[in-house]
Amino acid sequence: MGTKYWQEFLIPYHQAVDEIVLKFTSLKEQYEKIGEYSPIESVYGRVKSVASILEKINKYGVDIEALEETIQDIAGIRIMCQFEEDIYEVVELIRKRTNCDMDVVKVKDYLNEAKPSGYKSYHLIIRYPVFCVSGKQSILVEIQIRTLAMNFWSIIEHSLNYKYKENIPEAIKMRLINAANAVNEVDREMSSIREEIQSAQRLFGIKSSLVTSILDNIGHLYKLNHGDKASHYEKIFDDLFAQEDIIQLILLRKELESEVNKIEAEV
Ligand code: 0O2
Repeated sequence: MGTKYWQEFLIPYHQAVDEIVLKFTSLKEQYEKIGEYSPIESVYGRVKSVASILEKINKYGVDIEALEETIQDIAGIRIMCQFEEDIYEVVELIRKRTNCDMDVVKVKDYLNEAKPSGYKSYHLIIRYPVFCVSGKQSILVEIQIRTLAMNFWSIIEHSLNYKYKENIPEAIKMRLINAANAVNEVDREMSSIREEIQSAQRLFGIKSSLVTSILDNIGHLYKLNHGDKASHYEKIFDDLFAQEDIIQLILLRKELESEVNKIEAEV
């Protein structure tokens, strides 16, 4: 099987990875737009390299005819979350898409039961329809969902496995297990202050959109040749911003919006 075969074989997998990454990124952006906390922190996708596929074929003696069903992570998506609780919210988001575009066919819960290596993550194998030049195809995609801390551990462990060709020395294995326990502790601690972190993030989001809107409208007043009014509001803004007075900033935004609307109506 030459390069051309693999290029063609992998077309639907590339298509699926691109589409799914876009769908989850767009969900994250939607949460931000409506001012809600997003359980999705970041999304990453990859298509397995031909070398890795061949390695798996050799390792497991995979029948080439059954390749698409046997190697289930040719298309791989990784979703990172801030908190462990978010992982289950993302799982729900995916399950809601049943009969639409993502049908869960297998679950591997390495959250409740970590792998002996210390690896923790929630894996879903989904069936995903793609429409390519050759027509419709339903392919398997692996979605790994984990916290940022779990991801950090996993990346380091994966590169060590690569370096030691899956024969990591016992002493390093033990240290990795210690590190995995520390990661669990970090996630537990973060979960216990989740509410506080989330309200701080929400407040930051509110403040940042308030500031953007106020400064936009002040800029607008300058453009409408109302420099006096603009600099008057600028001074008020500077004071309220220094005092971190969110309520007064909200009122200022309202006032500025109606001021700009009034002037625009007169123009
Ligand atoms: P890559 O480079 O990420 O593609 P198998 O698919 O045969 O390896 P299994 O049991 O069928 O194993 O599937 P499993 O356990 O769900 O593993 C699939 C993927 O999960 C792996 O793909 C890794 O990405 C990740 N994974 C599983 N176990 C570990 C682990 O102990 N450490 C780390 N860092 N990642 C793990 P690949 O093909 O191994 O690698």
